[in-house]
Amino acid sequence: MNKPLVGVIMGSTSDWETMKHACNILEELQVPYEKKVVSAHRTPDLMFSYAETAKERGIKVIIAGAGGAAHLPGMVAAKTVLPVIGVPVQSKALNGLDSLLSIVQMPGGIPVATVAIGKAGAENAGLLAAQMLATQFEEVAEAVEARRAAITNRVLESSDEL
Ligand code: RP5
Repeated sequence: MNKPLVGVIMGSTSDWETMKHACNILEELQVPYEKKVVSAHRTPDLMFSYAETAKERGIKVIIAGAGGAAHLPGMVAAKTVLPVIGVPVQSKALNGLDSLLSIVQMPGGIPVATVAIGKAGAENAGLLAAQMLATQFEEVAEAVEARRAAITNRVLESSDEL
């Protein structure tokens, strides 16, 4: 498992503050990934070639984050049958509601698995990608299960400390 299995793309370097949380999860779970700025509006040709070639390059899941008029996840989903997880980045103007609606309201037939706005969504995108891979890669399944157990233990211990 050395070649990237997850493609993490974002519309701008300004999305990195959010998208780094997805990458941190993938690193924690030792899932190989690649990261790249791909903009639906500023680099549309790159977006299409990325989406068209991702599967043949061995990518299994794409995480796409964008803010504002967040067309990247949906347009990438339109050009690949790989599962696409969309992360709505919290925008300045409308707090990310614009991003969320742009990503979540896909027409029937072209799904984007949309997570929450911002950091929690990016973290969950990393986890969801890992859980998809866990159906195929036992080592990823073990890492995900160990992380879940650690979360459960932390909550139980924090309750004991009350
Ligand atoms: C979107 O526009 C990006 O995903 C970003 O969230 C937003 C603003 O981009 P910048 O102007 O900060 O580059 O394409």
